[in-house]
Amino acid sequence: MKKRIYKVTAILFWIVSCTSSQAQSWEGPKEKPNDHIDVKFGPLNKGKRTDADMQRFREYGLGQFIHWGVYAIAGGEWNGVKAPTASEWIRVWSGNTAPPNWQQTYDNLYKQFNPKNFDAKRWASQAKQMGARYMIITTKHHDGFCLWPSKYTGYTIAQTPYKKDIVKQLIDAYTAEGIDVYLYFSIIDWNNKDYRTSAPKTEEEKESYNRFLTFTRNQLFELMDNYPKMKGFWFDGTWDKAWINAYEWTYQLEKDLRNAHPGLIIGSRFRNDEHGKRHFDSNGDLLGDYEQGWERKLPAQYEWLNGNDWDCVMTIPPNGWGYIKDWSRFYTKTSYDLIDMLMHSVSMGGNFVLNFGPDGNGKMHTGEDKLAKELGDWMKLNGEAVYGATHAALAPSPYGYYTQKVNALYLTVFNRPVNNQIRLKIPRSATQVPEAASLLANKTSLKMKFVDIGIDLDKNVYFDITLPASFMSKDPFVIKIDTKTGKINALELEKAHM
Ligand code: H79
Repeated sequence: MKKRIYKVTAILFWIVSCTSSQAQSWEGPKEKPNDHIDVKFGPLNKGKRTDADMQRFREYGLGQFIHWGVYAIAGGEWNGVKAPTASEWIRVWSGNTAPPNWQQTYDNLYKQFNPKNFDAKRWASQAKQMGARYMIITTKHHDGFCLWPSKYTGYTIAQTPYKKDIVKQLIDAYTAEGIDVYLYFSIIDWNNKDYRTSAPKTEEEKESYNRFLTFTRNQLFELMDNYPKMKGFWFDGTWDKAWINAYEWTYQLEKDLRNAHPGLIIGSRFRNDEHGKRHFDSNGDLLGDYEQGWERKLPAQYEWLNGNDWDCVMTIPPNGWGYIKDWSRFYTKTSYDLIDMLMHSVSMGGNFVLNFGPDGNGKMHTGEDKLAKELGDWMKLNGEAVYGATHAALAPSPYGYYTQKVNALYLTVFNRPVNNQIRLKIPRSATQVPEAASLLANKTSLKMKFVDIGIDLDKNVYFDITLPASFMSKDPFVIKIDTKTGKINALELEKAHM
């Protein structure tokens, strides 16, 4: 009897979760509105940026996110009791599992922040080994704690026993490794009494919120002034009504930030138009330089992206970006999962950014160390298929993901066919002709031949690449196909018995 009840509940749950997931807008393409409407506070510039800074962003392929703040001291739990919130949200822990006076305890944690194992160079060298080309550091998360000595609040690293500027150390160490640094900045600030979620109504509320806006602006300029090597901002927490209503002010701020820091890169999660549309304005035009809505999710189809630049930011545990002491209670992604997500992203023209949540002493989780090493080992052999590679205009492959450069096509194989024949399906109209195939990791050349599979009126041609039966791989592997600019001439190929 008990069993049956369980079954009914499971089915109900399945129905409920299906319905709710359909309601989420990220589950499908973003439809462009039919009617063009007047938008005054839309994108500052329409169309894709072509400057060197943006081109560099496009070519990163792999990035590292770091969530670090006083929440790292807690690690997702307190006195052995696990918090039900995401680890970096632990301050809002409430209900009967929450420790007594929890918020007060949390707001005093900074007095203990003294990461004696922190070594910015060690993190930077690990990121380099992993193959990351950019890093995003949480300068300030929703709790308002600043990892840099901001002069606009007392709630900063300068007030902790550690005292030293963490943002500066990270920018210097990562930049020295050739890794670009971006600054995560949450608009939400639970530590500032002028911060609010709802739109201000009374004169007093308006004055207070204006003070908050000025404070935010001051902090952003402070960050750019202090750290001129920073490449851009990764904004968060911009969904509240108060911020949405300040569209005129945020529009001007974006202009001013860009003027003050030429080349600055800002994603679509910074501001909205005057109709409250976020990420894309009311006409469906992207706000900012790249689409920043792919947080713990990936597009199923390339067409959903409308050709925009984008990044996917991903946690290793299911959710939780700050340090989580105990990983044993949930599934944590494997390097296989991460390579899959990385290649999925790059094959659709995006960057993949993997999150790390170091502990309160400044050490990465041992699980993160292991994954960084595994991913790095893979990247050393196969990075050529990632860096500077982009979407290939081919039908998705059943074997894995295509990425492309000017004279090469790469296929990262996850599903090896049982007959060891990898079939490429290339449109007759293609402007790149396959010439030769090899295994990227060890340069072994592979037999490739044109095959006429005889489908009437077919708009494609086919090439079969033979994988040697003796070749074994427990990891996904990359086939590099050298290509030559030109038109495919099926008749000629047939004659040549290629
Ligand atoms: O820093 C990590 C998270 O702590 C932070 N973003 C990543 C990078 C984050 N904050 N909140 N969230 C993630 C999820 C918030 C979701 C919601 Fe909403 C905010 C639900 C309702 C308000 C987003 C905005 C979905 C609807 C509106």
